[in-house]
Amino acid sequence: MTQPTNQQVLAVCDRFALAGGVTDVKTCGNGHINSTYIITVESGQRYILQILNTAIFKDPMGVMDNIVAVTDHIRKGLAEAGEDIERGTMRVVLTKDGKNGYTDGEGLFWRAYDFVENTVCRLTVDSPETFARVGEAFGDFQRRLSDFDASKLIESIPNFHNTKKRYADFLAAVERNAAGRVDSVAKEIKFITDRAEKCALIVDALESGDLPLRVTHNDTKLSNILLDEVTEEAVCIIDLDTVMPGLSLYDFGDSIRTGAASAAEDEPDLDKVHFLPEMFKAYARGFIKGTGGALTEREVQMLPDGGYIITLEQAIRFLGDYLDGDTYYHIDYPDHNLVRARTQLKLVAEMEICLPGLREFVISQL
Ligand code: GN1
Ligand code: MG
Repeated sequence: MTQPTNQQVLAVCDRFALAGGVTDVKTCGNGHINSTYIITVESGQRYILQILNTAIFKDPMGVMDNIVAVTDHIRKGLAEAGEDIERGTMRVVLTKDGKNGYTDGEGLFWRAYDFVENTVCRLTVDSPETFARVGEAFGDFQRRLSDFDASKLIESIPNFHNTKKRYADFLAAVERNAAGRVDSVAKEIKFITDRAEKCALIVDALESGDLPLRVTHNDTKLSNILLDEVTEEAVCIIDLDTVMPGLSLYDFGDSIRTGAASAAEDEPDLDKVHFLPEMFKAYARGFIKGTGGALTEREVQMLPDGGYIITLEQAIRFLGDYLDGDTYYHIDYPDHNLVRARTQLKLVAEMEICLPGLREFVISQL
């Protein structure tokens, strides 16, 4: 996709019900999928304007309907509890004709949100206290949606965390060898294929009824929660594109993947990449508390597997995209997806060693 000019962005802004004329447009963000702008209007009020990647989200209006339904539900809950409805959940800005998004002449799908002020988003976190609060917020998110009618939601990306299918797709990418990179990553491929059976763990537990289906966020990486810039309190969960029926283990797992790690997802120096069991424990405590006792015993027991499998799945996805020639994730340099995959594999290897201790820990929390 060629980036829209400033003029085009301004023309799109004019379609949305912003509170005044635009005075500033900045590109923003570390998202791997969508393109993001920060828009300022005359009053100083700011907005997030995004191009939703419709190669990935095939039904953009369906995604927006999901987000509006979920954020309305959360906002109602916040209001009833006397909590912060301004910053506590995202607010979709409608177009001037009352729609949840806008398709421009080039076919790009745009949507807008209020900017959540005085917050930061982080790629890594040092403090277990902060990470526990993040866990509590994601647990709380799940709790707030526990009475939400899941039949109102479309599945924005079918099989999103079907690790078995992710693995099959990966094997197909190895087979295609579209970018001619297979030989150069034989070691990484073997590491993954050695773990083929693990990929069935969560999917099978769901199919056998061992784990319940809930409404989950499905993309709970650390940078998808905004923290208060002063207090580091968890303020607002963002990036709701993949909110849909899912498993508590997915949400738990993706936060562990990113927050119980000593370095960013794309740290090139693997000596700096470590799994941090103490951060896992802090998050687990917060998450279990946030869900308000809603997790079943089996879910709690399997939380460590959530961290492990989601990290393995992410390695599979990054490496698969590398083999395909980087068609899915935005990259900043040619080997970016490979670097990302390697950090994930390093974490997987370290998690494997820690799993027995982590299982004991979560059971002690029951
Ligand atoms: C993508 O959009 P973003 O950057 O928050 C991806 C997630 C991955 C993540 C890896 C729709 O999330 O599933 O975990 O990159 N989102 C989609 O950083 O594929
Ligand atoms: Mg996303």
